Amino acid sequence: MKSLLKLLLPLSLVSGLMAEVETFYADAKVGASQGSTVLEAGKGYRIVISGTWSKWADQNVCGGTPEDTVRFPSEDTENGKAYMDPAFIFAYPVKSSFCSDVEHDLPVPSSLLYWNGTDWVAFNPSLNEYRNDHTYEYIVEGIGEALQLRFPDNLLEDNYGQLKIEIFESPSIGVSYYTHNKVKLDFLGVLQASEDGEEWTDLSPQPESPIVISAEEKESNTGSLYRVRRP
Ligand SMILES: [Ca+2]
Repeated sequence: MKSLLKLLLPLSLVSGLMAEVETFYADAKVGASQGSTVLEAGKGYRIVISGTWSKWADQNVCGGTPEDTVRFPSEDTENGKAYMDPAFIFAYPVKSSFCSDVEHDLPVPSSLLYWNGTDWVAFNPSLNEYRNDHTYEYIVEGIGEALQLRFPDNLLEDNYGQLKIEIFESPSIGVSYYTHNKVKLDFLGVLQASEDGEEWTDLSPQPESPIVISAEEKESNTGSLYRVRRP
């Protein structure tokens, strides 16, 4: 396992792997948000979405532990505590439908919606595990349109928070994540299972000391198994 963490790649190669297409922010108060760059049909892209938001007006907490503020506040509106991120609900207030006698096992998956050219479909991270840093990787194939995303909510007026959406060219569409020997590896980090497979430990390098991760050097030419922790 340790060997997964020690290979450092030349910075030029990393830049090549992470060629940025564009970055934009999606506001939870807005129905659909879209980028300004057409993603070429059939070409692979890696999307990194980070941040926190709420689909409820801020109130007293009913379950879970919200964060005091959303990471990227909405403009020109009152913001509040963070209850959700791009892929999970990790807390909920008293006026949400979640607040009942039934205890919810948090975090609860709650994916964004993605326009695939025909329908709005659930947009799930390549490695669909809750992350404390609220940053997730997605792999998509371009459809000849700019990326379009929607928040999973119908009543938009009481929402707040923005998500940061970064789009990169992907060197290897088709491998969304790598699993082997109880190890899960994606663009953002490494998780390892316990002996019984019940618990996952985050072995990712920390944000303050980013390094590049690779499964094996000999597989470097494929590009498919490179996974990089963002600085
Ligand atoms: Ca709402």
